[in-house]
Amino acid sequence: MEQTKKWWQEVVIYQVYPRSFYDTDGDGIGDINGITEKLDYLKELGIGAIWLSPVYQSPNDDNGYDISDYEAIMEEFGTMEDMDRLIAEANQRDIKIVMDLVVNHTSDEHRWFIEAKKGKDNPYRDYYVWADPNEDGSAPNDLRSNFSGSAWQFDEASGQYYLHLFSKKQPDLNWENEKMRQEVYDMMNFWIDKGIGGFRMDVIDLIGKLPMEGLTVDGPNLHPYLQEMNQATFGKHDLLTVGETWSATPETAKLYSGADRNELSMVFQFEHILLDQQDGKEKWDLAPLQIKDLKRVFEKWQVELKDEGWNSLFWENHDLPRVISRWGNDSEYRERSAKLFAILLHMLKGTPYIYQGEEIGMINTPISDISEADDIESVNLYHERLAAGYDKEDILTSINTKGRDNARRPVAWTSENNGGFTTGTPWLALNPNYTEINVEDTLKDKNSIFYTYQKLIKLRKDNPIVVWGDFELLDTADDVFSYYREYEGKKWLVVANMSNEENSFSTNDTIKEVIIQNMDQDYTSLQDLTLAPWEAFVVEIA
Ligand code: TEU
Repeated sequence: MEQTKKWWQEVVIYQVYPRSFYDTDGDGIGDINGITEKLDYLKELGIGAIWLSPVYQSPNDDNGYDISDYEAIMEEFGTMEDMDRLIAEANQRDIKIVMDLVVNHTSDEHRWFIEAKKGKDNPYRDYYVWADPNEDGSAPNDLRSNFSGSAWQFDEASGQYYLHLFSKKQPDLNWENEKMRQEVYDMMNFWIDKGIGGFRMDVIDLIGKLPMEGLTVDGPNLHPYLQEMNQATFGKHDLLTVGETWSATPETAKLYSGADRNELSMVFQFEHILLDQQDGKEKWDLAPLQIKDLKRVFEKWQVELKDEGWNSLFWENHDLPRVISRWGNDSEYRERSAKLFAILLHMLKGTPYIYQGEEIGMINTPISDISEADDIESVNLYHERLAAGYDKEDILTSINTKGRDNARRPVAWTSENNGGFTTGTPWLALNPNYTEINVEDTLKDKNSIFYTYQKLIKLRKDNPIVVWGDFELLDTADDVFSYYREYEGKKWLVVANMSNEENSFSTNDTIKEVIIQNMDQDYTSLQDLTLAPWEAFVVEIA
């Protein structure tokens, strides 16, 4: 079935984590005016939309993912006027603003929760999930918070527990409450009326939860709620909606994003992201990535969502480490491996997302003591594992490898003090390598990672094969990731050697034209090639 073409299928999206993007008022915290100021830079990159991590009023227990007022702007970030101006200035440049929608939970400082805590008969009580203790006073069940410890917090005043699947300052909303749902839809319409381009929906696979049954993801009412939301809000508009769904499988992705389902445009699925952890354990329990697993996962998603549903494509976001530190080589082959990851992802079918700083090859920032960490997830994990008897150095290794602060270090714009991010003291220190890895220097070098991204975005705009072509994986050496795209008689071949070692590659295809490459090589034949470490290229086949 050929879907009707949508704008969000043909663009590349850029994620801004506002706290760390660009500070214009010297308080050490990025702000909305900082984003507006950098719109021309993003235009030069070529992106069609910005996914904006939360800018709403928040006590920042989880850096803005704990919202105390959905219709007000966080003071450190600016004002509603600044926000209106950002939307207008972006729209003028054909860049849409996609808002982060965090409605699995609110902040405990949200007006609704303050009311709810007043007592069992408060009209807002049922906006949240409450349960009585067990006879011995213990929590209703053993559900765990994603940020360590029990997911239940005892409320002295009422003698009940409330649910928080994240921090205890992030009480879960009760989606079974129809009035609450209607208030959320009204709030979404408030933002839609401002001319935004859509929503990225935080942990949306949790909203149908049945906590008393221990069920969190994929509850029975999840899809009915999304259909209801679609109808009440964005369904009447041409907006992009992308759900964050750690639990998604190709089967459920089709439920979310099938053209006739009236739910979402697409979901973020995390199957590839879960490949470098030990089976059945947590993300902190590290295991090396096997490239053959990565190939299998991408092939599965490309094939399964070929005609139904739509893929989103990403390596990084504000919760994940930098990809070249994680799976590439962030020292000897930093630039080459960064370009490889760019080429590999942007030649796939789906909507690609770039996380701020990825386009200049920013890398992880290791810490040597937990006092250097900001993120609540890492800090809680550290204390929990220390108490459980884990070795301190091992915990730090996990945090340095997977911790969320890695991606949250401020963007380096220049080689000057604090990377030109702020004139004040940055809320989180920059990676000290800003003297070498920064936007200004990257823009000056015509061979830089930035221009690979820029070219990939342009290739997508100019060549329907990139957007619509069929995908076929080649059978190659384990560490070589190679695939064809094919569309209306055209055929492209993508080859990427994901290794610090040379690898051989060979096909009988004839090269018609070189499309893009990450090394200065002459490609004339595809027979018996020896690929250099992290070499990647795309050619059109005759
Ligand atoms: O993330 C969902 C989530 O489950 C994360 O905690 C993620 O699992 C973790 O970082 C990786 O193990 C979303 C947001 O993207 C994240 O920033 C928020 O902290 C979280 O929801 C709560 O709103």
